[in-house]
Amino acid sequence: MSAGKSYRLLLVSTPLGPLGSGVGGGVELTLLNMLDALAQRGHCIQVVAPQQSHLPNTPVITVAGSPQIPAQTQTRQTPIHLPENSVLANMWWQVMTLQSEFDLIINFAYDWLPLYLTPFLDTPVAHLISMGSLSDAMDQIIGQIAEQFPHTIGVHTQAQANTFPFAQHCHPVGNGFNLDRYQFTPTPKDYLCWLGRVAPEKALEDAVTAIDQTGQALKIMGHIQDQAYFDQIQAQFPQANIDYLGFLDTAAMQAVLRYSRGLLVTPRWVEAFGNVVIEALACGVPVIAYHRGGPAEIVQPGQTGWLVEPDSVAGLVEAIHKLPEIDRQTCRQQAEQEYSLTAFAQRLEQWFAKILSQPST
Ligand code: HBI
Repeated sequence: MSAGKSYRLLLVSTPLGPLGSGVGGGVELTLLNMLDALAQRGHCIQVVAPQQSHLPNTPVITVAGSPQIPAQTQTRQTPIHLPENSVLANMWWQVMTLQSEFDLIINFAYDWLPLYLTPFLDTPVAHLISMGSLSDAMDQIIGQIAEQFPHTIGVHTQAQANTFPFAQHCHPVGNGFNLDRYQFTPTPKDYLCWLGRVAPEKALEDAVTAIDQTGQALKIMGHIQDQAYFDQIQAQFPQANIDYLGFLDTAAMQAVLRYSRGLLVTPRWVEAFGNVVIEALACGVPVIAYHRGGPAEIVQPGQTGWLVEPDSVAGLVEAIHKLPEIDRQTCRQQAEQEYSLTAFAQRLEQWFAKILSQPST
């Protein structure tokens, strides 16, 4: 397809929960950002998502049914699971009936079924894989589709791709954000932030331990996926100055984030990307991150934040003391250069053109 061609795109959301609920984690924001990025470039987009999904200004084809179990709570050998009246299966039934109206289908689910169905569909499917390797069954089916349909496996970062045995078949697209929604703030107030799903793989306890040692204030925002885990952290650090603000929409979240001295990013797993890293940089907020996964490919040490030895709380404390060395304007500039909607749209169009230039098998 020639450059500048406009595509008819069908975006199929994660089956974890409704768009706008936060249950889908980073994938919800990624889908919104992709929608903004591509609509601005004149592409025609429709979205299929679980019932109760909401999008600011795009019609959603909503589908009823039972949600999938979050893949990251499973083991590597967990068999493929589809609940009775699966919303995932119901969404892809909808996709099958609609497919002829589109040039390309884009799958956001980290689940076996959409990958398995790819050869059965007439319209090409691009899979945006949102996490690193988690199970043998997913690795197997993604690898099989990567071989059979070249270029159709998209990832966010090379670090994420490298967790898979078929890394060389993955197409990194980064991510993109509507930076107008984030207000650059040159002068911070006296607190740090931690953002994300509150779950063991995000290692919130490390951030709380670090601020307990430095006496700093920590504001926490995000969907509590594992309440027992959160309760245990609070019980372990009764004196820590932490303030949980809930899962806020972007506008409310960035109104707090923008005044933060720094964002702590403490993934225990290989974070595929780290949307929160870009959201912080967009506000001019330096990022302290473990040298692991996507955030380690984004943060420029000494320029836009600090990279810390993974799982080292002492490293977090040391980096917190070095935050004043970072120029907050540089943080905003990196977001504008690499992670704007325009930059993302260009990477996506290149990816789609590669997929659609393949001889249809
Ligand atoms: N688990 N089964 C399943 N399906 C998903 O689409 C999924 C998930 N776990 C987490 C998740 N998506 C997103 O929150 C992350 O990819 C960001």
